[in-house]
Amino acid sequence: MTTTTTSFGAANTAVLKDPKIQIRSFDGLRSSNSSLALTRNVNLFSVSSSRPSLVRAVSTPVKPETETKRSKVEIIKEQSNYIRYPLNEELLTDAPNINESATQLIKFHGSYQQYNRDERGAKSYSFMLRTKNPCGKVSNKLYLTMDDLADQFGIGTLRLTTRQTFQLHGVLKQNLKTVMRTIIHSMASTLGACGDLNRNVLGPAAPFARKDYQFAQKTAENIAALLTPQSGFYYDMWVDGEKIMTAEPPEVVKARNDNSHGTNFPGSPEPIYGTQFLPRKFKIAVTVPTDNSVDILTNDIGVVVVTDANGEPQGFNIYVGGGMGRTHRLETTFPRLAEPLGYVPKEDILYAVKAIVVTQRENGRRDDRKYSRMKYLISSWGIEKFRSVVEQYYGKKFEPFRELPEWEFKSYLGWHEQGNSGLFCGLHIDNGRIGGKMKKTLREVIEKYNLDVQLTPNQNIILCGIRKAWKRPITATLAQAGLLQPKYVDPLNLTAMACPAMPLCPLAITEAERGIPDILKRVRAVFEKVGLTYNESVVIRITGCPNGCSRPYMAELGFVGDGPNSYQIWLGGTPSQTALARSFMNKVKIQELEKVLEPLFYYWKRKRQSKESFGDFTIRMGFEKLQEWVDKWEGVVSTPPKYNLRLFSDKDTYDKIDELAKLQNKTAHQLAMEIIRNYATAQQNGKGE
Ligand code: SRM
Ligand code: SF4
Repeated sequence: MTTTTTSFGAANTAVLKDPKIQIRSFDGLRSSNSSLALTRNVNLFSVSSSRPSLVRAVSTPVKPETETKRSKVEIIKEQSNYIRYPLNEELLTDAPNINESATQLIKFHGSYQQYNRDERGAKSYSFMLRTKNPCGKVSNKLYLTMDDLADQFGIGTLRLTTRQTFQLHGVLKQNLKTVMRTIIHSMASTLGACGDLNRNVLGPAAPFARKDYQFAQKTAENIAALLTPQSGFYYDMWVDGEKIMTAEPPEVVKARNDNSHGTNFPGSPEPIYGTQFLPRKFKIAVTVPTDNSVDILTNDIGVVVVTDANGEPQGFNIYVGGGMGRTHRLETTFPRLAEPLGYVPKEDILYAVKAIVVTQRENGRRDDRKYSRMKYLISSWGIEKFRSVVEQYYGKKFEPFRELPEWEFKSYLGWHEQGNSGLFCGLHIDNGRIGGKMKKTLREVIEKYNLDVQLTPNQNIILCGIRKAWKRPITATLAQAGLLQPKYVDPLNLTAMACPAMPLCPLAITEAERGIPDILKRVRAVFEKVGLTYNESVVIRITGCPNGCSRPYMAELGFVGDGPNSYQIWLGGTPSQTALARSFMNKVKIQELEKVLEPLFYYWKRKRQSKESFGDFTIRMGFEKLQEWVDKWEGVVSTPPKYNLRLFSDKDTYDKIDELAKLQNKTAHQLAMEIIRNYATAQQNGKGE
């Protein structure tokens, strides 16, 4: 199989099928209507919504001819006795590291071997552990456990990820078993957080007491359970075979065991995965209409709850074929948006998901891991063929995709009513990194009030189930550690994300998490220079390489590391995360960012249409025009601030602001200005407290 589709061709295929995804053409013009009613899938067959169902108008799946060439990882999986050998032996040696085969296998257990790339000389090995938390749910006990483990066995920080999980960096090999055992005994897991299988299932993180939200979360949990490995390798390795699994809902067990349409390996300890598991990682997100907190279109499968007029969940729209990863200078690799597959009644969702997973299992490429994600299968087959093969495993036809309202990005930051007399509080954490005073304070609050938490797909955290009387003391305590309410945080920071990159990610070409604070400050300075106001913002995402871990290809302004201290610049995503950005410039040196950003923001300020976002503006203008502006740019004269904060505040106040500012990686002046501007805006809008 060869894949020849370019990124732009692939993007186009995806957007054309969904009436609510923005239409982007690639000559710089965009359709004037951002919500066009386009092609719909037409269903010619009536379907029954109850299980088990008979195959109608579909035939038994035919297995493709066995591929001869297989990647190294396929052989390692095959010879591993279901992800055990040689990891079990390698863990027992005195060496600080494990061999290549074991390094591949430990991923399935939720861990990566790493070394510190800042250090010269002999490699200092350690392991990163990643938890699995469907829809980001984290019990009070697990939070406190992870907080302790980070101090006792990690590098003293916790990392919240773009897929609603924790990462714990820096665990030494000799401590791995203790750490794993502790996590498992906290009724949590790292099983399948990495490796060629279904990863953490995203779901809307807000703890709303609403039927649709709760149904979406339950569905995310059920899908996660359905696709959890069954052969016991995880518990054998870390808790000597002790069985510590929670009871599964009967519908999950039934769907997993169902083999009416040839999906399973009968008698195998891994009925869905078999010995080879999937060709590559696999990602699923579930959400409710309008709520695009999960970046739904970037997933292999996107599932959207569809309700009736009374808010009762009836079924699901399903998208397929999203993914971000690409390789520099290889146009046959590309980020891609998921596209509509169809609608299924609610009782069929696990069967439909399983059928899609099995289609990828049987047909995804296993010879070259660069092309193994399901997005390449769908790009090469086209959605019609893909749908017809999935229907064979599903045993039914998909119904037509239901119409959905516009997507919005929801952050859940700040205080909100849960709808059951409790409150929740969403906190912005820069790049999901919890450390220092912030870590100590978060722990104190979570422990003192016995709070459960939810992690968001934007590296943030939500404190759940808070009584109204606790709101004031919690707000005050958090603020002292720099955990401010969103109105006091620079809007650029609120939507920005960076991946971990250096020093531990082996694939990083340049900085991301460590570089972003300075980049955001510089963007803010450019905003001020060209006359953009404090409340204006753009979605900025940065990665240290083209793999796309912080989803930079959905950003309005994406920085993708393409050399030491240099980035590709991607433009054209939307604040609602519904359009793919496009690559604008390569190899922009970090110290030269202003040369590109100043003209872009200058003209955005002057030539945009009413309320036009930066991403929309760059697409409307066209990259040729933007390039011309950048090439001809001679700069604007800025007016330096005429005031000095020290002159306006007493020493004590200044020191406090300075301390708080340092926690947020800002100057005292910047923070003071943010607070004053926010206060003034709130007063103007009549929302002053
Ligand atoms: Fe990622 C590999 C970190 C979300 C695409 N990712 C890695 C590794 C494990 C590097 C490695 O293979 O050795 C990184 C570990 C760095 C470290 O030191 O912590 C890493 N990825 C992350 C996290 C922590 C980024 C973050 O800022 O939060 C995210 C953890 C998610 C989780 O909790 O499960 C993370 N990675 C993503 C996403 C976003 C998403 O899933 O929504 C993507 C793009 C979506 C997608 O998969 O298409 C993503 N990561 C990749 C890829 C490229 C995959 C591809 O299809 O080509 C790799 C490299 C690979 O798999 O070969 C990768
Ligand atoms: Fe590492 Fe690249 Fe992912 Fe960043 S995007 S964490 S550099 S793999």
